[in-house]
Amino acid sequence: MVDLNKPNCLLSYPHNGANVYHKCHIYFFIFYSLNLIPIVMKRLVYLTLISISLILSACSGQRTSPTIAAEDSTGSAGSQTDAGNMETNSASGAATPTPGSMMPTNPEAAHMMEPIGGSNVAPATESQGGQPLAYREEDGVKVFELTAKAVQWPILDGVTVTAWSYNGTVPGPMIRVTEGEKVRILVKNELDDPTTIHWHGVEVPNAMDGVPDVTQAPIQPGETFTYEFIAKPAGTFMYHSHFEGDLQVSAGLYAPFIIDPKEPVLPPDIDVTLMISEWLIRDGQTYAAMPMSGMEPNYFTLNGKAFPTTETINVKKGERVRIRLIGIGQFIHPMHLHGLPFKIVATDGHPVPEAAQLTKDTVSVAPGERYDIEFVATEPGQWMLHCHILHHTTNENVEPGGLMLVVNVTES
Ligand SMILES: [Cu+2]
Repeated sequence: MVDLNKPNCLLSYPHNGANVYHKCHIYFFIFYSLNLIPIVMKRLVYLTLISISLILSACSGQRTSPTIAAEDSTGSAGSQTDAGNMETNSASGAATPTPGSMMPTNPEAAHMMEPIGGSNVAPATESQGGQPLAYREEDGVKVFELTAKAVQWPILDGVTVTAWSYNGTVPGPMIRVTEGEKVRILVKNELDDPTTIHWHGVEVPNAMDGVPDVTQAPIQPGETFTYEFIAKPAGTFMYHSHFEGDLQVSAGLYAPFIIDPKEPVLPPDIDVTLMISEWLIRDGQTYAAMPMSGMEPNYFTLNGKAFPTTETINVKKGERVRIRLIGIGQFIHPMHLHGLPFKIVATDGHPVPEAAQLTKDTVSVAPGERYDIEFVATEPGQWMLHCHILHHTTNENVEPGGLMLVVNVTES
């Protein structure tokens, strides 16, 4: 028990008089001050260490940033594109993109941002891209011929791009064969630049994969290269340039490659392939659109055409429609179908088991992806299929345009 009559300062305060009160607090002050000395010392040491480390890290940042910037201007191609062409913040040495102010500072990167052109740009003689390519048979091999060449390609009434094409159309012609068939494709290069073709998603031998300086030498201007492989597996694929891809693919060097299954399955009534891409037109010249400041697109095309020049998909009520969506541009496009929900029946060419087929009305198609969607046209009407990034449904910022088309369902 505590005796309340004793001058215990903890318990008697303040009732036991001023002397006790003052004496106790002086003792406490001295006692706690002595105990605080090591704590304060420790904190001073910590603060000093933290300050030193902050100063050191700031100094090392100032030393390394200019080194990175210098390496970017002379180093790998990958870093040149992103850093070597942007205005740099000279105070920090860090590459900082400024919207609309791309500054080509090295020749290789500047080349990617030059207008698409060439010494021999012919007006297009065909009006529709992605059409089936004729072939000849030689000893059981289906032989196709492609010519890479520059062309003036209309994407809209009154709007023409300078494109690099296969056989003069954008997309290039569709190669369509059956699983297991042997194909030979002769590729003649009539561009001023080297090129190669990659068979995107097709299971080709490595030497036929079309990667310049890895699986083959680039096809030089005037040269012809022969690709040969067995078409497999069945599905929706594509072919495209693999030489300076961000320039040549955006310039139009792409096309569908469809492999039908060997074992027949019930085909859809309507089978449409749509290749999605973008263009940048500035001051009457065409540039390769890229997701890079100052190089963003202002036109968007389905099979090389912008709405309202895009094709109409005509369907009779009750018919089953397959649309093969192919992302060949450099931007993602959430494609939305009005009124008629669909199932995703294949991804990147490979069938989706029926139990796993999602019912959707919007599917995002990223660069390089393919989605086969199917629906039965149950409701007559004019149903829009369009990208839901709504800037992508404009032509030079004016709506409607770009990635839109009409699915026209009629009673009979
Ligand atoms: Cu889009």
